[in-house]
Parts: sequence; structure tokens; C-alpha cells
Amino acid sequence: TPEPLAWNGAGTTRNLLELVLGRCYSYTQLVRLDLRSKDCPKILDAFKNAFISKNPCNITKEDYEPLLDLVNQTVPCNKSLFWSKSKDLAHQYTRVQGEMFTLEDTLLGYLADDLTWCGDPGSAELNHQSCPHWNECLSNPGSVFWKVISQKFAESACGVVQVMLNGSLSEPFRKSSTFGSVEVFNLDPRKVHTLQAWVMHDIGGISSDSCSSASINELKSIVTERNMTFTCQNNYRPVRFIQCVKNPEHPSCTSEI
Ligand code: DN4
Repeated sequence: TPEPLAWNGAGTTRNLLELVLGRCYSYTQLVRLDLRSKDCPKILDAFKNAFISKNPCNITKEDYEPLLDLVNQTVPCNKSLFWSKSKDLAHQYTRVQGEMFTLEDTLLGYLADDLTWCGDPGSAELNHQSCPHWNECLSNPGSVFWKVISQKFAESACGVVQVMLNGSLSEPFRKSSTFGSVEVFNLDPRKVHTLQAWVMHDIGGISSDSCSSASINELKSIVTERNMTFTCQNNYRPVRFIQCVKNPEHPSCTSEI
């Protein structure tokens, strides 16, 4: 058998197909019983067909259409949580809060979270040696997948939507991030009336008023120009409580500040 093409990024995750099928059953039969009628083997097949036997630098949104059509999950209004550079905290929060959804709390995001995958044009196998890094080519299976499902997730949001940003960075909002380049521009102002930003600072880091920073103002301009209301809170208290679990003695956790 010929050697697969060589790339600069990590290869396909070991046991990828078993992980995706297992996650599908776990999600539809244990986590969200409203999706229990989904056909997991069919979902796995649509996932595989998106990239198997294809050049992993020529993947298109259309390659994932059959998968998106099969899953077709909607998030209730007011329950969408976007995030940028705050993935772990956002996931910890939705797990405890119980009703809100990050993209990775929807079936498609859940199936793929933290996994890497690609095929090879010369064979029907997965490439476990290497996959394109996203600075090598943007049309790789992972980047296209996250871009298209992020776009759908944003398009389908309604009511008040939330975004968790990282206030310990000099630029909590970056226009080049997936949130700043895909999600913000795919919110539908006819359905979404308000975007609320929660700017969370690391406990023990310097605390500043990030809501009045140039970076957050840039987000505010984009949102307002798109005819939605923008609000911003530093260290939204319910999320702060989660951070405090690991730092119970820190002054910001013991006092009312
Ligand atoms: P971020 O914290 O800058 O990035 C989140 C993750 O996505 C990191 O692991 C990034 O890798 C990776 N990522 C970002 N852009 C790309 C790309 N073009 N190709 C491949 N990987 C990429 O936050 P963000 O604002 O860029 O993305 C977060 C938002 O988009 C959330 O609201 C999600 O709904 C959605 N999203 C989620 C995921 C995920 O769960 C990925 C992409 C988008 P690196 O920059 O650390 O190498 O993994």
C-alpha cells in the first residue's frame, strides 16, 4: 500500500470511528433523550463520507451537508452560549447550569470535540500519520467542519444570546477568531435581539474593566451596526462561582466584590 500524503499536523485520533459512534450513542441515548430516534450508524457514515478518500486540503462545506441534514438539531431561544479563548470554563458552566448549550453541547460539536481526522486521496483509510495543520491549508476536514457547524449554530440562535470571552487577554475579542469572523456575522438580527458578553478574568490575574476596552468596543460596534443590542459584564457572577471552586480562598471569592 502506498504511503499517505504527509502533513504538518497531528494525525487522525486513534479509534476515531469508534469514538464518534460511541459519542453518538452516548449523546442520543444518555445525554439528550429528545434525540433518541437519531440513526447513529447513518450519522457515522455521513461523517466518514465527508472526507474519506479525499484530498484533505480540498474539503468543502458541501461535503458535510448530508451530515448536517441528518442531525438538524435546534437550540431553544435564549440558551446559546458562544465562547472564545474560554472553552473549558464555558463547558464547565453549561454542565453545571444544565440548560444552556455551547456548540459542543449540541450533537455535532459533541461528536467531534478534541478529535482530529483526515483521509487520503489514494485510499479509503484514515490517515493516522498526519493531517493538515490549519495554517497549512484552511480547507482541511477539521477547519471546514468547525466553520460550517459554527455558522449553522449561529444562524439558528434566537432571543438573547451569550458569549463568554477571556478578559485576561489583551484582546478578549478578536475579529479573526471563529466567534469574531463566523459566528457574530451569522447571527440573524430578525431573531436575535441582544448579545450579552461575559468577560471573565482569571482568578489571581490582574482585574481590569475589560468591558470598556478597545477590543470589546469593536465587538459592540459590530453588534450595534447589525441592529442588535449589546451588553457587557465583567466577571458574570454565576461563572465566577465556578472559578471559585478551585480558588475558594481568593478575596474575589470570599467577599461580595
Ligand atoms: P478560540 O478559543 O480561539 O478557538 C477555539 C478552538 O478552535 C481552538 O482549539 C482553535 O485552535 C480552534 N480553531 C480556531 N479557528 C480554527 C480554524 N480555522 N481551524 C481549525 N481550528 C480552529 O475561539 P474561536 O472564537 O476561534 O472559536 C470558538 C467559537 O467557535 C465558539 O463559540 C464555538 O461555537 C466555535 N468553535 C468551536 C471549536 C471547538 O470546540 C472550534 C472552532 C469553533 P488553536 O487556535 O488553539 O490552534 O473546538
